[in-house]
Amino acid sequence: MTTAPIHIPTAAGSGSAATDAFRENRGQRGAATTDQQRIDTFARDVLGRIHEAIREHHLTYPEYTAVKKWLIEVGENGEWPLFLDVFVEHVVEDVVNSGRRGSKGTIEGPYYLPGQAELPATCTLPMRSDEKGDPLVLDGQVRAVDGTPLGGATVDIWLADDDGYYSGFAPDIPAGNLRGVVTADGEGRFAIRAIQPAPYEIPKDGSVGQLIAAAGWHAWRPAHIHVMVSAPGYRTLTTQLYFRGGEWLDSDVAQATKPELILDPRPGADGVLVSTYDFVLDPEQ
Ligand code: MBD
Ligand code: FE
Repeated sequence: MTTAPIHIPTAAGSGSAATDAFRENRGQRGAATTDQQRIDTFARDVLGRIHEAIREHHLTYPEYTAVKKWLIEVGENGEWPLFLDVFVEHVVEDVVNSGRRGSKGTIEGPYYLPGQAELPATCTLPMRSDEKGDPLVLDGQVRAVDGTPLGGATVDIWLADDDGYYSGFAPDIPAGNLRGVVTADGEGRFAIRAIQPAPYEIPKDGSVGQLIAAAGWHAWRPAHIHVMVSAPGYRTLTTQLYFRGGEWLDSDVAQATKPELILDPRPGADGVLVSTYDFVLDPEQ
């Protein structure tokens, strides 16, 4: 008798894939400062605030040891991208994008993969023939803050499937599933057919899930669609779109929802849900 292999997504599996993806694609982004003064000031401030919390809450030696053990395990499971993007990135995004006049940005998260299928303005994302989930069309226009349509802008899009899993980070999902790089038409317009994604739950079997459970928090992000919108001469917009009435909208574990980023899907002519969203880009400074 043979037993079919069971392919269950694990925290260590998605974590190590996220760590690999970060090293390959994002590790070199931007230039870290080599300004000794800035490093000194920031590192000293962060450490000082940790010291303060320890004093204020009278951390015990067993607790210090537990924290040390947990930090080691986060690395072993490859969960640093997940931990940082869920609990820290939203503040970096807020600081960096505060001056934008166009569409609101939000966090990129750990599951972006570059180099996906290049698709025309009206398209269907790569998906399985039996892909679960309600069909959904995202259409709209990319414009500059002054209203100029940005023909040929690209909408790099990625979303979780109906089980809340991302291709590239869970077993048994084909590479590139529900991912694509869409080139808008001459007027900046696009119409992308996909599915309604499910909410995302942080894996319970990993270190991040363990912390969340131990603290009595919930581990959910509301259903969302990720996009990275770019056009030459404009600041790339990394954001996410959510769904009106969606579960966890008001308690996103990653604190990455914004009222301006909520879609109001409506039934289209053929009964398929359509959501319209126009992306407005700021010029490069
Ligand atoms: C996600 O799908 C996500 O978008 C973020 C930011 C963190 C964890 C999972
Ligand atoms: Fe996501």
